[in-house]
Amino acid sequence: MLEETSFAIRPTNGTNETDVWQSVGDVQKIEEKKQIVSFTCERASGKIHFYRDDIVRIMIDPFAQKYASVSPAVVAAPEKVTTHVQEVENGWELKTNALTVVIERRPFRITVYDREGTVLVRDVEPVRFQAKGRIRCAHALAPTDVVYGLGEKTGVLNKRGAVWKMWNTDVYAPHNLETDPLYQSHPYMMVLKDGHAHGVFFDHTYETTFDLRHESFYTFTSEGGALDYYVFAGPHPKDVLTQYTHLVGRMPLPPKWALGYHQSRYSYETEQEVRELIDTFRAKRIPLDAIYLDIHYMDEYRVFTFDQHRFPHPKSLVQYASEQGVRIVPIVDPGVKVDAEYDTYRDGVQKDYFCKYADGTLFKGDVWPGTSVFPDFLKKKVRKWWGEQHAFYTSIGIEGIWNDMNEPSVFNEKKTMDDQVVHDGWKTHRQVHNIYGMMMTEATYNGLKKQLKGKRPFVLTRAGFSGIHRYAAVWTGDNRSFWEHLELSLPMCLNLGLSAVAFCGADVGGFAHDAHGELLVRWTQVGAFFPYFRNHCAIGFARQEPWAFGETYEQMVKRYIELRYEWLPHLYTLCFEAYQTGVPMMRPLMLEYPDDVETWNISDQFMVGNEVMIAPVMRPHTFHRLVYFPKGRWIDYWTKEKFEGGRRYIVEAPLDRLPIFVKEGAMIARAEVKQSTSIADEQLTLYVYTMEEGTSSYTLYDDDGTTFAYEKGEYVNMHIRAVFSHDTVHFHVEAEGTYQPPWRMRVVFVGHVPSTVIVNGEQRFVDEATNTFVL
Ligand code: MIG
Repeated sequence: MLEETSFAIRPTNGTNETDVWQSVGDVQKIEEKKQIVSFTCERASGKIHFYRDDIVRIMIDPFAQKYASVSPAVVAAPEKVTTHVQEVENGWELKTNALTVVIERRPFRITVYDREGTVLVRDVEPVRFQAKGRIRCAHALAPTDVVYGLGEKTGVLNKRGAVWKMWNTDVYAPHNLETDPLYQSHPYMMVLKDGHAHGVFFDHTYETTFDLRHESFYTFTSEGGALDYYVFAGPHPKDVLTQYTHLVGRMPLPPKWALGYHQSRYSYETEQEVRELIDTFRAKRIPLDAIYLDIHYMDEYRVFTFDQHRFPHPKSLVQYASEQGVRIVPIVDPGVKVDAEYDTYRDGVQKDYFCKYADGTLFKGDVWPGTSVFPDFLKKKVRKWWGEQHAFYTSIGIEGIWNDMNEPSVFNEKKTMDDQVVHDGWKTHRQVHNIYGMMMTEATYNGLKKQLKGKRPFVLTRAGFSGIHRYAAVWTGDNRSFWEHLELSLPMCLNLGLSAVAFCGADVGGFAHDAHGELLVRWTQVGAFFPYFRNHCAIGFARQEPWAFGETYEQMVKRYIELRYEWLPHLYTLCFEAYQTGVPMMRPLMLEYPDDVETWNISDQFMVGNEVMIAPVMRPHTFHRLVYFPKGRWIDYWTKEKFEGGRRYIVEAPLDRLPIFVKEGAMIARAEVKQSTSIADEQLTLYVYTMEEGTSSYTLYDDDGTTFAYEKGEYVNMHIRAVFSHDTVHFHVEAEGTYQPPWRMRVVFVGHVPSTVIVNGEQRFVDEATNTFVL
């Protein structure tokens, strides 16, 4: 007989005691101190803390703080909230003006009600945990509830029916409906219940899983950490966004140039190529605001360097671009090449700024530069140092940076850093993986902000966590030139928007694979109305600049890039709304019409603001489509045809037409076409989609578009109210703020022109030939 070691009698997998799910047990004790209600269960402690009337935090910790949260998502401090606590049968009830939380003693269970007594969150089984740190809860869902959010996910708008994992991952291929996870983690959902919305944010940085396959409940599982979640009362979906962004912050206003058309390719490889690209845009009079430098600009992929042969004069290149109204945006990855003669590496090693294993050895991984080390962005001083490195770019006039590979992506089997790496003292990579990229982006944003001396930086990022919108715009990574991926980009970006990432977009034309003329036209039409608008294409695939597929397609692509510039005043106004309220510019129909069940699952139409609806064609050789119109009367942007809402129509959409519909009564400001946002608007036009009777209002926002003066009131909010009645329209116009805009505003009536026009009490005369007057 062969001799065996003790290994022969090893414990079998799965029966380890550490793998057993145990309940936290019943409640034994409860007390209230300074707004915080604390309770003790048999095997856990818990806390209920109202941050506001309409925001409550619930924590249940079976681990005695061994896995305390390190999340950077939350920026709001709890406010003073009047809470009524009273003992009820089998437990306690905590009540504010907007929410009621009931803690049941035996079996322990938490239920959160809204003001009307509707159940928002309810444990359907006890909270369970495993000794090694895993924790899980299960909350009730009604079969008709719809779940949105979860950040950057594939699939349709409604996230039910699948399992979603949060673990930032670089996925080059494929991006299918089943591809999950992707680059970002947003453990946040918005639930729509009979037209009323509430939100739940699980503030967990560990890998987490939402199982939404069940009829009547969902489970949330975290690979570590005490259960720590916030409930947002709603009841309108916009309220949920405002509540969530109260907690995790809102996006600052981007510089206007970030909203223009951007052109990218992996890579524009030489200075000469970039100059020629700019010249071509200008010669063809196609508007352009930014060109991206992908990894080829660097000296053997060393960040903070330029290749001496390909880009010998970066400063004059940036200067040349700037004279043409174009910004240069270089890519910066987190990997720092191991090379003793490379300053960034040497400096970081000497300062002890790179990620290490517990035993003090550096974590090394392969990325573009070959063997590389990774800054420990969890450390504040490392973030400061990394930010300072960007003076390399800002000193030559660069104002925008593109962060890629920051999941972090590493070319190994796990695709990322080893779990066992420890960050910032002693936080394992397993714990902080999902926030690594966001910390890099924070470092980048803050570094740029300091160096740009009052100018707004622009950062684009691939990886992120809840709160990422405070620092960067997000693009959805490596899609492909497939019709299916064009379609997919809508629900992906809509759910990013519902997860507070108002400034997002997908690579127009598709990153990998070969685009073709028809696809590029349709994609550019859609992209023109996405918050972030960049055409990007991978190495080795067909070029996809606007002129890549011949004259006919070029003219159509150009027309929609121009349209983007015409619509910029409106899009910028919507940015301001996102900055103030968290409500994104690109919206699912549900956000405007939560009472209309027909809107809840529409993934292929979207709203831009509250009165404009886009219904793109996203199929080959298709020149019509079915469009759902919510209640009210809608006007075709191109033909002025009217549609009564509450039903569907088939609308025609020849290749040069993106179906756009405007609500009757709407007022929308647009600009003249220009080649770059660096050119000031001399004239804006307020298009008034007249109606017979009724009132409508619009607030146009504007400021200098480049500085932070808006934070001190240097902006203009033009509040315009129109009252239509008996062939007369009364405008009430009021400007708020100290900014003096360069433009004058004329008014154009679309549809019936009223016979009498009165502005702030004074009669005005409308030019009959143009239906126009100057405000
Ligand atoms: O996979 O820098 O998503 O936009 O062009 C290669 C090269 C790494 C991935 C990004 C893509 C970028 C590419 N990068």
